[in-house]
Amino acid sequence: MSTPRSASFTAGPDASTPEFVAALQYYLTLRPRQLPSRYLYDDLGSALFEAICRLPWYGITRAESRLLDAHADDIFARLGLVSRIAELGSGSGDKLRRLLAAHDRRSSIEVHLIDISASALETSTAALASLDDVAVVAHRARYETGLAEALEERSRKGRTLVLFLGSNIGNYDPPGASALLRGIRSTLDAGDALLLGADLIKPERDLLLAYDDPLGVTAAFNRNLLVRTNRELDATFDLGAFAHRAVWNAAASRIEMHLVARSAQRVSVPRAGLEFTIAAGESIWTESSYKYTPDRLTAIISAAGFRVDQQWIDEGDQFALTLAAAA
Ligand code: AVJ
Repeated sequence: MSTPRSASFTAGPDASTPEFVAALQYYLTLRPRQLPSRYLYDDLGSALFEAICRLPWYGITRAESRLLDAHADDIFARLGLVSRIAELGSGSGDKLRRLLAAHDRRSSIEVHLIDISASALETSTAALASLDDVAVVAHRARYETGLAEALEERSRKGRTLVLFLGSNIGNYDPPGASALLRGIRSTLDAGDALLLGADLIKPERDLLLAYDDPLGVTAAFNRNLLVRTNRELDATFDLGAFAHRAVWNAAASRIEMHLVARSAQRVSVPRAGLEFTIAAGESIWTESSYKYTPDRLTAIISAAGFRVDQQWIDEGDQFALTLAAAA
């Protein structure tokens, strides 16, 4: 018997919405100037990110997939009956598919995909729709809103598992990461679970190759933020005038991506009412990817109201998968 498969798309943030305009007005006038990394994922940005995941220098996706393949059985054995999974930043849906391969679907399971990218949601919904006894609901939204929607109904039987994979947590600064984990915990009942995938601190040369790859795909991913701003808000960023730069900030334990102006330039973003000059050498800070130690992960997860159950480490690529139960 197979459950009817459903997919419902909720209205989400579009680049041309007031939310994007307000974000540009705020972040582009900060010093240093910034652009929030969540806007990297328009259709082209999502495709470029999928390409990054296949680069030999970017080990996160492969390391996590290896861990999921190796331990999915153990994960479900530890959790017992899981009747609902919600994934924050589900992307292509490939990891969820790997995990579901180990779920014994004697009873049907409800899967909620939460992503800001419409094209990612289309891909992931299609990837999961072919599985029997899996009902898929897509939420085009930011994490907090999407999760609140997904877990609105208390699950009657079985646990809820929240997936926060791919080191997506790396985009949050430490207070933001802790707040998000507490927010996740508050949507759960005791006994529900969190599976968190996070990248670990590793040698600087490996980190720099992962975020400034020799093929230039990460540079394209970064510059696409200007491409979409030009397209959607009639901005005048001169793409060739910005260099991609990745730096390891050891003190803050994060990789930073920047777009550095090669020469002074005047930029206008008419639909956001912005006009400013960027000095030669000045940068727009577009992303932070925080890196962790296994102990630090255990500490922040525990502090958010979870009990860490198990941590699996990929030694080759230095990546950690942590399973925790809502305490
Ligand atoms: C999707 C946020 C985990 O930070 O590694 C990849 C995005 N940025 N290359 C990361 C990204 C540059 C990625 N996350």
